[in-house]
Amino acid sequence: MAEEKKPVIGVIPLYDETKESIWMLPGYLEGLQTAGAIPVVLPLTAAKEDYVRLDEQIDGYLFTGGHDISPELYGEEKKKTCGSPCGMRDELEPYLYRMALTEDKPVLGICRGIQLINVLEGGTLYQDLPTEYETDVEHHMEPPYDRTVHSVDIISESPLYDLLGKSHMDVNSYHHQAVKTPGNGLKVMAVSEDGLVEAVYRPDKKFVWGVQWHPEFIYKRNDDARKILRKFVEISSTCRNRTA
Ligand SMILES: [Mn+2]
Repeated sequence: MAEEKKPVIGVIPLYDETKESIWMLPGYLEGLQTAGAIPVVLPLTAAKEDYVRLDEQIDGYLFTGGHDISPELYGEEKKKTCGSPCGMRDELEPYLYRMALTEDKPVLGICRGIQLINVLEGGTLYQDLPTEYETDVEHHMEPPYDRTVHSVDIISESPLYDLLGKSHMDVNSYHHQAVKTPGNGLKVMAVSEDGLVEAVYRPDKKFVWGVQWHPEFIYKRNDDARKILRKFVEISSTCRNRTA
């Protein structure tokens, strides 16, 4: 029997071009720690082959929020309303995502993360929700972010439904873009009250989930957010024990 080992989760850092800084919001790390993992912030600029070496120690990947994704990645012209992309992340994250998939390592995408997963699976995005999607629902809330501002319907027979055992949940919402056309390999597992796709998963993988809301801002006071992080960490942990 392999002894229980905490899984190591590789976390993609954020980038601030005005400060020319690679940075991290503590909620991503603390949320993962609370869920039983050892989070590790990955470099943004290492050589590709060096990520292969790092990957030997990593059991799951967290794709964090951040910049709008370059529309080039889904074959569209960038509109004026699209935010400026982050070249380093747009370059690195597809590589890491494919590496994780090859090994069937768990992947959780949050905000930009769900958008990234969707684009890499062949889907498209709304480049600018305010001008492209008419709604009364608040998707770009003001702080504090540890409160819920809209609800989502959870699709029955989805792993999110299996996890939470209910067909609605309330979420926080802080996003400029969103899934427009879901990628081919993905299934939708939650839709906001105004019809936007807010969570997807890949049914043929152990755990590839994307959520449009922000569990890292709200996990301290929200059971559903904690359960999602815990599930991700738990499945990452079974990957670790298998190879131990
Ligand atoms: Mn939303």
